[in-house]
Amino acid sequence: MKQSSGKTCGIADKPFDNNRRTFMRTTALTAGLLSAGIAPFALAAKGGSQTARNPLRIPPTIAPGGAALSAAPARVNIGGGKLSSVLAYNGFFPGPTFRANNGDVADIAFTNGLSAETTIHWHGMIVPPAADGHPMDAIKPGASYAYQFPVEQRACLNWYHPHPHMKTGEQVALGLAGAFIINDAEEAALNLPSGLYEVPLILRDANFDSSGNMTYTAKSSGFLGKTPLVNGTLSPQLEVDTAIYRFRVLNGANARVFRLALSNGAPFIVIGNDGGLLDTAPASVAELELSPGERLDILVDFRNFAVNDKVMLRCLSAGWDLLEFAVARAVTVAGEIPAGALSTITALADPVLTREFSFDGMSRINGLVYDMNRIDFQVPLGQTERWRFKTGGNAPHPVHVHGASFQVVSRTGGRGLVLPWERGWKDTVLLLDGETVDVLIRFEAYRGLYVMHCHKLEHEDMGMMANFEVI
Ligand SMILES: [Cu+2]
Repeated sequence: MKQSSGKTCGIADKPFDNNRRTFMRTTALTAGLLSAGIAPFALAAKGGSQTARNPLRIPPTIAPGGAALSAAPARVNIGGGKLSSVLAYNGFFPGPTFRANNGDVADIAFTNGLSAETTIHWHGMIVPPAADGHPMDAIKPGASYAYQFPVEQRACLNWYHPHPHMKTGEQVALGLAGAFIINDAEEAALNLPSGLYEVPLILRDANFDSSGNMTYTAKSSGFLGKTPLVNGTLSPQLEVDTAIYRFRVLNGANARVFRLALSNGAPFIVIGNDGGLLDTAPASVAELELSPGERLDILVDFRNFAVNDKVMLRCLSAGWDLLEFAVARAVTVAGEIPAGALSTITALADPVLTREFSFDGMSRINGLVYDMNRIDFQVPLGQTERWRFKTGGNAPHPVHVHGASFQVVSRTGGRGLVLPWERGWKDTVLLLDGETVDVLIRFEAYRGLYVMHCHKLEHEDMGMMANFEVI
């Protein structure tokens, strides 16, 4: 096992320092709320407009070459004024954001500090089977494992989370997840907003006990928490400049589908998704649907706002206020929203066969519950195939494939169309009741064992998953 030091901008050994200011500020706010007879958790659960808001936490950035990563219980301040018990990577909730360039090599020394087995799956990353976090490769409590893989794919937002057999839902719900951003030259040429103007937003929901500690109860229809969190922050606020912002959005919830909109009706400008930049011009949309595991790359233009204006990122389906943008500074920043096609993507074509996958009930694919030791099908390396996902009910089923990205070519039934943010490359696609979704896929990188599964994590844990072997 390679020994290496964590590179978390020099603060890995003090994981709670970045929360100190938040803690002091919210402690004072909490005192005021309590004197008014209103508990902060109850107030936040309503997502009410008068909720005291906490500064949005931004996870530290870490380079994947020679990194050290641990999973362990931690006590973190989520902004409610007291510490919550969670599971955390390197003490952070969410975990540190890996940032790599296409061509880098990841060498991540992982130590399991949990009381249960775990693995790490690098969701969206094209990695060898030995680094993919397959449930067969469980890492025992106290043991270590070196995740090593070349970063050989286009710019995009991916993420990492546990993938142990039947325990993924619990470990993710209790806090284990982080972002993994890849940059490349095609993206850099667009001069997209960067630095303080590029902000990861990890959306999820959570439940807390009366002491404010995170709790998890598996439910076959999917875990739905009562409280929204963005970047592990309760009732968050982000102070923004009068500039264009790039938000890298991940749905890190176990089961909840977010329907996103801005409170002022302003559009999101979609530039990318799971697999990176779209091959179209930016798409302006008022509402976006994002299911567990999916990502969005969006621009929001605050240039015409005045200082002290406020805009809320909302979830229309839950009726939640997710994140308040508070315009704090008038600035003039160079840069425009790109006008033309954002990238070039070669369309997959001429599939040699069609495989059909029926997501049945809450625990089966094509009638079978997952068996870790059964290989359900084999796929030749380099062969273009059509995979058809359908369901008899119990959706939403966000379908996720390991080992390759795919292109969504059609959706019939249900919503009946491919949405603007589903173009280009995807690795997770939402299947609602009555829908049939066709994708084209070609495994090009590695032979070996991978899985496909429903990314509603309770369905995955109950067996809605299949092993396949790239041969
Ligand atoms: Cu499902």
